[in-house]
Amino acid sequence: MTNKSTARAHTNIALIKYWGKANQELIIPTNDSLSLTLDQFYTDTTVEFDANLNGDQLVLNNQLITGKMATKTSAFLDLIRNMASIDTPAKITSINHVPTAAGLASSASAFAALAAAGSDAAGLALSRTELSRLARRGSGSATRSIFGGFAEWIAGDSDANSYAQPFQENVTMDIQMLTVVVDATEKKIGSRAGMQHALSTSPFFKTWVTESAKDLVTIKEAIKRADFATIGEIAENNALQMHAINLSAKPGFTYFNGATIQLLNIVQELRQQGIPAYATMDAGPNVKIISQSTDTETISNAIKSVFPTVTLEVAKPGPGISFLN
Ligand code: 2P0
Repeated sequence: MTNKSTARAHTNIALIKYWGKANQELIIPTNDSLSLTLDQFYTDTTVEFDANLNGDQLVLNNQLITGKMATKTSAFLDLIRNMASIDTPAKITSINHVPTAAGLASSASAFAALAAAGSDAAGLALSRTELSRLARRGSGSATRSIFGGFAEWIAGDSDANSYAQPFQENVTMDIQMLTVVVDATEKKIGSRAGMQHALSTSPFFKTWVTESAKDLVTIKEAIKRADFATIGEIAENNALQMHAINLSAKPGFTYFNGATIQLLNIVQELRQQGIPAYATMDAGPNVKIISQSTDTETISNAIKSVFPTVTLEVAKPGPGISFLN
C-alpha cells in the first residue's frame, strides 16, 4: 500500500447554484446544480498516513493549523479511514493557489483535493464518481470540483446517488469568469448557516427549487449549442433568485454590499452597449463576470472607471482532479 499521495483540485463557480440541503449530515442538496471549474485557482494537497504520529497534523500554506479547520479535516479523514479500515493518523500538507484576496471559496478545491489524496494514500482506488461522493461529505461544492469544465451535481436522495458528473469537460467555447474583488474579508454568515436559514424561513424556497430545475434544463441546452448569451442570462438570473431567497428569509439577510449593486449596474450597462457580460455572486459580495476573452479589456476598463483600485482576476475553464505522484 502506498501511504502517501498528492492531488490537485481546481475551484468551481456555480452557474446554477446549490443553495439548500435536504440532508445536512450527508450534504444532500435540495436541487441539482451546474458549475464551471476554473483553471487559475486550485489546491495541492498531500496526505501521508504515518503510524508514528500522535494525531493528525494539518499544515496549510506552510502554517500549522489547529482548531475548527483541523477538527473538520480530521473528521473528513475519519470517513476515509473507515472506508479503508485503518486508524493511522496522517500529515496533511496543503497549498492553496486560491489567493485569499480573490474572494473565491476555497472549500470546493480543498475538499476535492483532500478526498483524492486521502483516499489514494489509504490505498482505496476510488472511481471519480466515488471521489465525488466522498468530496461532497466535506463541502457540497467540492463534489463538482472532481470534474473539469461544466460539471453537474445530481442532487439524488442518498449518499449513494448524490454526486457530480461531467456535462462537458473539454470546453471549446470562449467563456471566462472575470472576478472582481471588492471585499476580501471573511463573510459574516457562512454558506452553511445561510442556506439553512433560507430553506427554513423563506416563503419562496419551494419556488427556488422548481425554478432552478427549469434553469438547469435551459442552460444545458445552451451549453450544448455554445449559446453564450443564454448561458449568461440564465446564470445571472439563477444567482439573483438565490440571493432573493436570502432577502426573503425571516429575518432577511444579504451577502451583497453597495459595491455588488454598483457592479450589477455596470454589467447591465455593458449589455446595453452590446457587450455580452453577466454577473454571478456566491456567499459573499464579490462579483464574477461571465464573459468572453475578446471583451476582457472593455469590461475591465468599465469597472476600473468606477473602482480604480479593485483587483481583477480572469479564469478560464479548468481541468478535473489530477494526481501529482
Ligand atoms: C454553489 N455555494 O453552488 C453555492 C452557491 C455558495 C453559493 O456551494 O455547507 O461551502 O460546505 O456544503 O459548498 C458554498 O457552500 O457549503 C456553495 P457546504 P459550500 O457553489
